[in-house]
Amino acid sequence: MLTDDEKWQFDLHGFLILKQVLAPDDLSRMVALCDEWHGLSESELPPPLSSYEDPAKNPDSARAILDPEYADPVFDRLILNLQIMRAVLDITDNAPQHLLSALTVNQTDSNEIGLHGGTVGSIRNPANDYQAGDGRVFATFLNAAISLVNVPPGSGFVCIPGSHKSYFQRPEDVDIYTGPPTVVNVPINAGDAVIFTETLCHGALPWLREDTPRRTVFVRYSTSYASWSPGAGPKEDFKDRLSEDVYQMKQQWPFQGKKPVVEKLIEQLNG
Ligand SMILES: O=C(O)CCC(=O)C(=O)O
Repeated sequence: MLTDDEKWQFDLHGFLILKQVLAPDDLSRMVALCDEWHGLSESELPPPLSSYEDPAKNPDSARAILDPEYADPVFDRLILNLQIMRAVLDITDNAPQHLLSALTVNQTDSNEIGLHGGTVGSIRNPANDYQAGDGRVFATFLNAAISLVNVPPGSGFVCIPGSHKSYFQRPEDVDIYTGPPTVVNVPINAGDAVIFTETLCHGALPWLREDTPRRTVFVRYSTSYASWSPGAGPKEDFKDRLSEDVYQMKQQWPFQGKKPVVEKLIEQLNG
């Protein structure tokens, strides 16, 4: 699964960069669907797609269209992408659950995304935890941010490396603009993914490219025995739009015993 170097990186920084996780055809299809859906108003979106915030009500926010996997198989496939799974399986100790995908567009005039997440004080949220031990790294909540465009230095994802283990309150004047070594920008190319634990303090700088919006797919996973919110899990009314494996990846599963889809993925990764 993860190499020793990757585990060292993830433990040290709280994130990993996985290069070129998308097939070129999938990348172009995602961009095309992203532009098509983001060109629609909230009521025009194909069900069950919806926006985290209706752009008509919050025009300055980056718009995140939720649940794209129900509307096109390219986003269903992405949830089980082997390069992403290699990290997610290892870091969740082979007990992953897909929580939510979001197809997000940031324009040059979209609001910046302030620093959030991180461990503050001595009491951690047990549903969002990070640990390392016995030669392993372990997190209960992971976010895979797959970029569909080249992200130039000075815009996009920023984080405070190591903050997934920090104990003390972040000073008020530390923000997304603070710069290195405290706040680090992570420019990546189209098709690359940043996988981070949600205990990492992170945010995003304003988008700089005038020629194209920032398009990102955020794919979030938790441990399969966690219950995040009432009603979480696959949308039963739209179950027939998902592959059986993704349906199972969205289900909660007991702590003991692996999901058959996980067994299958491990075989593929080992094969
Ligand atoms: O736009 C980004 O890269 C940051 C996204 C973010 O903060 C999140 O998904 O929690």
